[in-house]
Amino acid sequence: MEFTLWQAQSRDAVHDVLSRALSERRPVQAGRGDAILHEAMAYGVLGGGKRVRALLAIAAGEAVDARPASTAVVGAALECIHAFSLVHDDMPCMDDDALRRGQPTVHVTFGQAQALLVGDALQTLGFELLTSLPEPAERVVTLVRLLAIATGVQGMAGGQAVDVDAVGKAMGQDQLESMHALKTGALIKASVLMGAGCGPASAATLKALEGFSEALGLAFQVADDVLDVAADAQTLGKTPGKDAAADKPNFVSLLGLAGAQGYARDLHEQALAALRPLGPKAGRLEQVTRALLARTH
Ligand code: GRG
Repeated sequence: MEFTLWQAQSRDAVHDVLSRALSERRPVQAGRGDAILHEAMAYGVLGGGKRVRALLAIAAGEAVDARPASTAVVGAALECIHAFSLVHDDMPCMDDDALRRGQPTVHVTFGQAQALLVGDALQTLGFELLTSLPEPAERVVTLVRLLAIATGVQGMAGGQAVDVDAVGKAMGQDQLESMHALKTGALIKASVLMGAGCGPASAATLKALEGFSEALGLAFQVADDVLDVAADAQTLGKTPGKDAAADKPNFVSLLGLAGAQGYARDLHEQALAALRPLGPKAGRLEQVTRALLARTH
């Protein structure tokens, strides 16, 4: 199947899982607080986004002949966690952003208290979705564990805590990379390993995918820093220039624009090289990697 069509079908499959999950959980009484929360959750998770984490999970699943019905659910769970992190990240106590995915942020539209709850409820929905997987219990437990570790203090939340503490402080490249390995990289890595975890992946395959996802996670963040200075708000769908304005260390301030662009390209090459032992089975992951290198938002 041609890549553009595969992407569209994969995004649709994930969207279907998410919208069905939300419609099954619609509170009975319209207009009450929980109905507002439900509406705000839908706003936060259904309204756009590139679905990179879901695409990676589905592509990794294809590399190990996993069932598409399972990797779509895993993709939806990952997108719940990702959306939760964006909703919290945009709040005034964190990055204080008014624009996300081309729309006013959740706290701007629904208020801060609801936004906090949206993040909480999307996080639990992500884990709840994993428990509905048509897979053996042992496999489900492994997937839940991978996602929990990637989300918590050893992953995204830990990285965000380092980020919050880093404002105004100097950071070397090693420190910056170890922060992003947690904040952005952990969920990217989990996306790949969870997709592969839906099938019978050998230890050698998992090791190759681990190397791939670590290089890709870093490449994704370096490219994000480049876009933050090089793109406009309309293309980006969020406010550009936030890192510099907040005096946060980033790859462009450290390496310069051309240096960061070159580093992103090198990391994408490293990611592609890590896939080679998998041969043609890794074709979709390779296509996703190339599409990420070319992204404009
Ligand atoms: C985990 C308890 C707990 C709290 C959340 C706020 C937070 C902690 C973490 C923030 C993580 C974060 C926002 C990382 C930035 C990652 C990043 C580059 C986001 C943009 O991702 P895209 O480009 O966005 O994939 P779309 O909109 O396309 O989905």
